[in-house]
Amino acid sequence: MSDRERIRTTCPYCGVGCGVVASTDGSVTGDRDHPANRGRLCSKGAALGETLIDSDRLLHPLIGERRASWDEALDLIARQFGDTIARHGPDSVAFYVSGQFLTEDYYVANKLMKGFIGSANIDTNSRLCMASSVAGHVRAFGEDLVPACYDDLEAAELVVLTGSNLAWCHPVLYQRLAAAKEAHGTRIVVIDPRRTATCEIADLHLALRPGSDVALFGGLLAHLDTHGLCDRRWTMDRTTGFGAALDAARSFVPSIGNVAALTDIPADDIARFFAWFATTERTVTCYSQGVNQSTAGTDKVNAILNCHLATGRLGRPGMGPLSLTGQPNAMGGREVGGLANQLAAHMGFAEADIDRVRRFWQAPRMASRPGLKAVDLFDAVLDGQIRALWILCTNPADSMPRASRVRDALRACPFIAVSDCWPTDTSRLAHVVLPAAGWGEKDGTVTNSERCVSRQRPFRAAPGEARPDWWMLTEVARRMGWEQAFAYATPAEIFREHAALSAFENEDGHRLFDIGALADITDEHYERLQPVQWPLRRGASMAGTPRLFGEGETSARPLTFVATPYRPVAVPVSEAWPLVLNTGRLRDQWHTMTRTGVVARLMTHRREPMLDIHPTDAEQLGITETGLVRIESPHGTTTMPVRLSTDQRRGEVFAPMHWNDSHSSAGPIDHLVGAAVDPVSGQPELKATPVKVEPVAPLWRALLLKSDASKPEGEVYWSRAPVEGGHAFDLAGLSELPDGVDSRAWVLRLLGASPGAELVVYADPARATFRYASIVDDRLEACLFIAREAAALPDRSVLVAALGAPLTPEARLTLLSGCSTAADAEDAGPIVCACFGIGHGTLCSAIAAQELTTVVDIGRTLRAGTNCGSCIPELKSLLRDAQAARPELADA
Ligand SMILES: Nc1nc2c(c(=O)[nH]1)N[C@H]1C(S)=C(S)[C@@H](COP(=O)(O)OP(=O)(O)OC[C@H]3O[C@@H](n4cnc5c(=O)[nH]c(N)nc54)[C@H](O)[C@@H]3O)O[C@H]1N2
Ligand SMILES: Nc1nc2c(c(=O)[nH]1)N[C@H]1C(S)=C(S)[C@@H](COP(=O)(O)OP(=O)(O)OC[C@H]3O[C@@H](n4cnc5c(=O)[nH]c(N)nc54)[C@H](O)[C@@H]3O)O[C@H]1N2
Ligand code: SF4
Ligand SMILES: [Mo]
Repeated sequence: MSDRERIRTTCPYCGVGCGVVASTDGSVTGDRDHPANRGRLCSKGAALGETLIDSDRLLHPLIGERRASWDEALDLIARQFGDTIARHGPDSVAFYVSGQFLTEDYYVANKLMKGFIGSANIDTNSRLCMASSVAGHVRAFGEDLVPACYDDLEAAELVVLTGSNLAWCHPVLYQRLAAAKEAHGTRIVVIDPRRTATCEIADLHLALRPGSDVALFGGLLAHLDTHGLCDRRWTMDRTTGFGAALDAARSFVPSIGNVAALTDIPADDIARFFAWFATTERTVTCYSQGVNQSTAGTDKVNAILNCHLATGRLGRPGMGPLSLTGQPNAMGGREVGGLANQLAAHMGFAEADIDRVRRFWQAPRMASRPGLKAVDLFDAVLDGQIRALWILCTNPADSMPRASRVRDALRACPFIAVSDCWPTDTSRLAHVVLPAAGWGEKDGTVTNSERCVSRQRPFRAAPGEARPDWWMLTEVARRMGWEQAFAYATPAEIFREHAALSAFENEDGHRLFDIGALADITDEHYERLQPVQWPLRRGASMAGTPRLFGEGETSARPLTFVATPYRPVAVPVSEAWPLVLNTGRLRDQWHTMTRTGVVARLMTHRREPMLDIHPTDAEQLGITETGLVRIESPHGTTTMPVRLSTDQRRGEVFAPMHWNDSHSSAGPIDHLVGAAVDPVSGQPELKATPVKVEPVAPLWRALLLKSDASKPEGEVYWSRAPVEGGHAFDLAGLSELPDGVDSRAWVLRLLGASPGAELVVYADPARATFRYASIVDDRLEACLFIAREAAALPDRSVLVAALGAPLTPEARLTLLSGCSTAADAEDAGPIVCACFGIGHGTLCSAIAAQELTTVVDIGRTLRAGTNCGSCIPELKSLLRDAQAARPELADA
């Protein structure tokens, strides 16, 4: 394939920011030259080609249900925003945007709201994601700075992962770390209430009480001082506030015993962690949502930073704090100032900053104070203060806490515009929907967790009339009267302005975010821009800066310790709400499933939402794995399947954040999640909502296969996963099956049978087994298998293979009457290796039968784990379980 057909771009998922080489035919490979991944990709990255499906895309603007022209839709948005501002002032409108924006999209959205509309009511899903890290960095470093880089993970001797499930959420960094451990024995400590896949490479797992990280790191600070291990000279030279931070830590965690009481971690394990940290100079601490999504999130970040400041461990190879960003451009959004409490280019709302940005933008109406943060913003929509809202590149009807309230706000708002690539639970509530160009179609830059700016380049035409977000934003700005300020014709023009603002009146370098060297970049250079880390000041070489606060750094700003008194989670459990609901991510799904939920292969690892609960808690509540559970919080209720798991602590349950209304009747778990926020960052506590859980015994189970995705109605639990040629639904009956005539109508409706389809029925009422197939032109159009127990349902792979295929009359009957059940078949179970479709059952049998003892053995025998490597932590866990069952294998 020629180079013209192979385009270098960046993965649109997590903040690792892997380089991808995409071909015009849609195939993707890892970019060997990209510094983040050097050719690696995880399961989601490797399946990117399969997400490039045009069929379900939004293809043209909609006003209500009606197809509209771009002009009509853009005019309407400009008029609605203009009229609302004229009548109610600039703070009566808002934008809610996304860390999946490109920097250029983000820059124009921020400029329009803060410099021209004159309000700072632009907030982003980064409020749910990075806000506590941003606030913690600003408090400690005076600016939102991430000092370390990925190479430090490899050079470290100790890596502490707190509130991070690296194996599933930043898989390529996990692979880099696992390889470093293999090469030179890096010690790894995982701090997480759950035993996650990441724990497979941990030397120590601290299963702390949710929310108690401040006690752990406060205790560490006190311990370091007591044992004379703080770098007093360095702290005297470079920092302020050490005494107050130490006093605060001493006041609540003077000893390991106190830490143990607050964190619920065995004292010996705490002592081991403290000793390792104390004696290992090359230590990197990584943190993610277990830290950020907390009402003590900002304090958690500063408690961690305090320990690195006290030991002078930053700015040198192999050490430093490393906040892991979630989305591909969470960092770029922070650079442009996309949060409501930032202004632009790492400037805030100080008079001098406002004035500087005003002059740079030649802005007619600058925002003079911070705007509303996400939770407050949607509350202001509900109570009528905000009357026009434009949501771009995010799906808050599913991803915001108290999602039902957010949906009420969207329904109540006089005007909602949504830009997305697909219809979503949010777009369904909008007055105007704009079709956005997506990954592979859009053009611009993103910045990853280590401050590395990379290009996303287009390699396919956007379908229908889809257009990039920056274009829609500038078109609305022009229609509102600001033609000159938004006259951009290309993303490169926007990027140059963004780079110039970062360097504007920054000759003394008081803002470390400075990419002035790129302010005059030519179109051609922008086109072939190589990944580069900032700071990148004017006159600097294009080599970038791997780590901040290093030797010889000119800006000797003082670094600040912050006193972080311990406080527990906002809402404690009670008799009425006795369990803590934790939420987070699965390996193969991305957020609200608009992209990964359409790829059959990515739905095989977990095809349904499930609540994880400790077996002892389950037993006490009468919950069994064959049943369902009803979960209730003060904010909402849902019903889903359950998984018993000793990886959970007692008293705590875990649900994935991914499912939405079109993938399951369970809907988004955020209907239940509370919205208590961190007082500094405004980030909600998404990982600790008190709930109650009860067993639900379904009256029947069913498997429905059909070509379309329409939802089943009635009193059923359902969950949908795309399969080759259609969709598979798991159903569970919450009421009795309809009888007689009703049942036929019900079956036909469920099957979505075409008019004239032949309905073949096989019923064995004595065994409560009912099987139906709808046949059109001798092909299986849809089928429904009903049984009392899930184990009595058919082996789904046989049916999936039959969907749409020609069927002789005999074959129909065999299919219905003789189809082997899931229990009879060699149970492949849930798929572990998504690349080669290798199931749990197959792996367990092969490990036992062939006495496999290593991941390499498994790869040689079954190929599992030999492509993207995302399943390797789970393969290791299966090997460990097999060895525990047969200790003689371990000695072999
Ligand atoms: N597969 C996949 N990868 C992703 C994403 C995705 O949707 N899917 N999304 C991306 C995005 S935007 C983000 S923000 C990142 C998130 O990446 P992570 O933060 O790694 O992911 P989460 O699963 O949200 O949460 C991490 C862990 O925090 C733990 N935790 C809960 N409470 C506490 C606590 O009080 N203290 C500590 N120490 N830990 C706690 C949870 O048990 C969970 O295992 O992932 C990115 N990568
Ligand atoms: N309970 C709970 N809730 C959570 C979390 C949690 O851990 N627990 N995590 C939080 C975190 S960290 C995050 S980051 C959020 C994520 O929450 P969301 O941002 O709501 O999740 P996504 O599904 O990624 O939504 C992105 C939307 O943008 C669309 N899209 C993709 N590309 C483009 C584009 O180029 N242009 C436009 N206009 N649209 C595009 C997608 O189709 C999708 O609908 O969820 C938060 N919510
Ligand atoms: S680790 Fe996976 S999801 Fe994250 S950027 Fe790399 S390929 Fe994409
Ligand atoms: Mo995130």
